[in-house]
Amino acid sequence: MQPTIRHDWRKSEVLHFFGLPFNDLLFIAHSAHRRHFNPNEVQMSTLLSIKTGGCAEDCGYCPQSAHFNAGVKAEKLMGEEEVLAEARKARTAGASRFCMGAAWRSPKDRDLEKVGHMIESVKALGLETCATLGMLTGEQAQRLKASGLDYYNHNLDTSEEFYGNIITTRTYQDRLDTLAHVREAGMRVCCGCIVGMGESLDDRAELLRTLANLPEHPESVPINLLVQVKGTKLQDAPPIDTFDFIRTVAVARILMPASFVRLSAGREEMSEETQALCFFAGANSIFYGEKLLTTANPEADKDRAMFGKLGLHTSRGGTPQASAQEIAQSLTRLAG
Ligand code: SAM
Ligand code: DTB
Ligand code: SF4
Repeated sequence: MQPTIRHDWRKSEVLHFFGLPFNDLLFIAHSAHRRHFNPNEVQMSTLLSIKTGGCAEDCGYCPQSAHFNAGVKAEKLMGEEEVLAEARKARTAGASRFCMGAAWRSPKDRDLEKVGHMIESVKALGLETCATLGMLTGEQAQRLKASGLDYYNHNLDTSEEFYGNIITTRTYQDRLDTLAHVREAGMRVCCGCIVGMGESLDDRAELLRTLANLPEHPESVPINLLVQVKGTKLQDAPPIDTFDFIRTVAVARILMPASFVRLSAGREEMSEETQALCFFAGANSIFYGEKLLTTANPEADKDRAMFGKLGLHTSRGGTPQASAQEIAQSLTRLAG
């Protein structure tokens, strides 16, 4: 019998899920979801760009790269009081986690000190904290952990094979090394992808397999749909078929059944029906609030109205619904 939480997924198995009839795939994914989580609960994180633009990296999707002219002005690191004011607003609006993003290749130690103080203050508001600051050394990860940081976001974004088509200023191994430092420091990992960058189905399968075969599954798996920003290298990337996007969410849910799968960037362009299918397929987390880092996200009122229509409510944590054995039995039966 297959154990529920596996770290030995084969490419052929992942491709098998992607190739299933849509209804079968969604049924399997939803069954896995329902056994690990309350299917009507969605966790909400709010993002803040604490250091915007002027980044040395050349990530082809990113409006904050200094290699492109996407109209994003380079700014200094925000002050702690300003960050705290935004965190209070996020808490009042109903977010449970506050994510601070910086357009750095990697943080300087003196900047990390400042971010460490911000984390302590945001945590004191009763919010979970997440930061995404670029590559970290082992010591830097320890420093963030000592500040009380709950999650570190560091996306693999795509397959190792496709990575060089999107980014040339760092390697896939650099990303994996930072993820290992974060784990060694004892923080929870938020690591996911972007789809719609011109990658193949094979690349999507390989990315999800890489995530699921890490020594521990990331607790949070953001699935971003590329926001095509004018001026970036990927401004004219061929749009992905909506059903292929939903399939990616479903396969992430099946491979990492106990992780939060976040319907991340790209919701502004998505219909409510598409989002509803993503929630059915196993997405149970969103970015909440009208801005991502530099681009638009749906207005909070609009999301609240959608949640009302779908009978969804916000969660602070997942509730397993069945034993590991039941999940394994059902997955084996359904996939067989
Ligand atoms: N500089 C840090 C890094 O790269 O890890 C943190 C900030 S970076 C903006 C965080 C993530 O945002 C990227 O890994 C990527 O997944 C996502 N992202 C950036 N631009 C995007 C876009 N146009 N559409 C979708 N996701 C995007
Ligand atoms: C993640 O996976 N997506 C977020 C967050 N982690 C940092 C960022 C999305 C950025 C979208 C483009 C922008 O707003 O600049
Ligand atoms: Fe810099 Fe992060 Fe944007 Fe890449 S994704 S250019 S590292 S801010």
